[in-house]
Amino acid sequence: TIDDLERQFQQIVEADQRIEPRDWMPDGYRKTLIRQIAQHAHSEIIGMQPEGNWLTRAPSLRRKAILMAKVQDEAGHGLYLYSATETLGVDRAELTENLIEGRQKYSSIFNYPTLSFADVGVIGWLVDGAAICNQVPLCRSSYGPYGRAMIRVCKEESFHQRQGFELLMTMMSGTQAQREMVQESVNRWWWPSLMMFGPPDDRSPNSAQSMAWRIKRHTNDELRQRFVDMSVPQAEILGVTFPDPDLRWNAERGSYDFGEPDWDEFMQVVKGNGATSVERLKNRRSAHENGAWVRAAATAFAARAATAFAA
Ligand code: FAQ
Repeated sequence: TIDDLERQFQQIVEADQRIEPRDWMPDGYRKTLIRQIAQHAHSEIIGMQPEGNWLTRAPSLRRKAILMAKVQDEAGHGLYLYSATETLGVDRAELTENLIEGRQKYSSIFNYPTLSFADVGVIGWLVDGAAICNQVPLCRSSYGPYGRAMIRVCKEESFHQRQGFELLMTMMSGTQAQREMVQESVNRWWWPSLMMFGPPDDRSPNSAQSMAWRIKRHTNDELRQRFVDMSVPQAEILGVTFPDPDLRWNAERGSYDFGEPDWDEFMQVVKGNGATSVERLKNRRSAHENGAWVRAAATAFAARAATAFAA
């Protein structure tokens, strides 16, 4: 019966074993995974744009080669994640439609503009840093294909974070104007990076169920705190400050206290009213349309190859 299946499913999850594509799973579990993994995949693909904006203006061949490799990695992450979503019975073409029609979300962070080359460093340091904080626990997610995809993604994100930090270290040992450029960029990206972890726990409708299913391993606020604690000493090494007057060490908790992100701004961005929301989707839509001939040619070739093989 369904009750037996549910019980078995929950036992597998609670024993920290993996659910695989052909195993029985509750509808809600499947839906939640499709939602989260598809949003994650869309984020990786849309996330190529902010940094891609600087590819043609990288200040040296070395910086350009690093940036190109990083942006290509994000494309790869999107593809692994679309494949993981397909194991749940949805089609990648349908997911792409959902993204470009605005029916599925992608991370709020990619709706902010990249105004200077320091943003490339700060995105690597803070945005990839936040992504790692959120994604390392997802390597132990209960759904096999998602957890396994995360292992490789996290290794690549670690390289991304290091390249960002190294870029910023270089700029911070440069001219006064370069140091100011880094600080200005940190000021713009700090709060949006904290918002990447999602709404506060008491306003996070999906957390409790996702934790019970061991899709998520920690709450949004737990991971946000971990990110703040990790970032403050790194900022000190760099010689930059975060734009938060309430940020201070709390010896009792053994953690940093910090201010409240602007959750109204977050809600607006998630609703599609971010500074670059329209542009991001417009670019994604036109890339999809411009790629139509490739899909048509690949489909025609596959059909012909199948006939040739049958003959
Ligand atoms: N932006 O109930 P919760 C990257 C939505 S890293 C937009 O707490 P949940 C790497 C949420 O979907 C970025 N929407 O939801 C990179 C839900 O709406 P729904 C991608 C957000 O799922 C770096 C509603 O709010 N990483 O791409 C956001 O339990 C550099 C209520 O929220 C991932 O996706 C947000 N920030 O927890 C690439 C990680 N936060 O769907 C290029 C995997 C929440 O009910 C360059 N995902 N919402 O309509 C997760 O860990 C989770 O989905 C959370 C949200 C933690 C993001």
